Amino acid sequence: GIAACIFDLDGVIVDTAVYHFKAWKRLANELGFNFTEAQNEKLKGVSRVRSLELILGWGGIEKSAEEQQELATRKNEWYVDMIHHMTPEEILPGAKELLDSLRAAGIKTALGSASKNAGVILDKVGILPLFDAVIDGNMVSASKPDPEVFLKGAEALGVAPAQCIVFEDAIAGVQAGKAGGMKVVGIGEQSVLGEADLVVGGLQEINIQTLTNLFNSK
Ligand code: G16
Ligand code: MG
Repeated sequence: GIAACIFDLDGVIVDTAVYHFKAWKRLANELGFNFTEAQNEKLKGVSRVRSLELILGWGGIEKSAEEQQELATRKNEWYVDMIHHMTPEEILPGAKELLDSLRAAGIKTALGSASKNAGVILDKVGILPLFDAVIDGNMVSASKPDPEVFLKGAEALGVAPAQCIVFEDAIAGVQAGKAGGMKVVGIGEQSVLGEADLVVGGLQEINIQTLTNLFNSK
């Protein structure tokens, strides 16, 4: 049966995209150009360093590697200030309930996030103890759609990838889970995440029975 569930963070457990947006927008404005919500959408699941490269490209600005390092650090300091004020009310609907029921059912849980701040966020919203393993951006070298982050999650839990279900809101993340040989639940629109084995609007639509049905399909 199902041995483990591995969760993406931003867009699945919490919505940190709003804080990333504010911090990137402040940086872009300081550099003299605008940054839109539509552009922010394209950064979901994308690493900090890669996000900055994309933003500088959109602004038509070139910076040395050293300057990019400084800019990424500056953005992260603003971002970290904001996430330190996060509260349990910011957990997305159904996430806490699902994590609780997985634990009660003896199904292991891991986080598989591109964020280097994942541990702080889980701690601030009060659900860090509900994860048996946390794999974050500090522990991976290849970004999604590479399956590394999810394979490391399975390894940390001591379970086979084929016995894992991944929850993802980004296309690259859905592809990463599939590339790792896992079942994938997409959180969002069917039209966008059609490569997933199942697409739902949010974790409130998921329970142990849905997961068992999914696991036993195909
Ligand atoms: C998250 C966000 C991305 C962000 C990345 C790195 O990914 O979706 O927008 O750029 O983490 O975050 P940090 O700057 O905190 O290392 P995920 O994988 O949790 O969806
Ligand atoms: Mg995400």
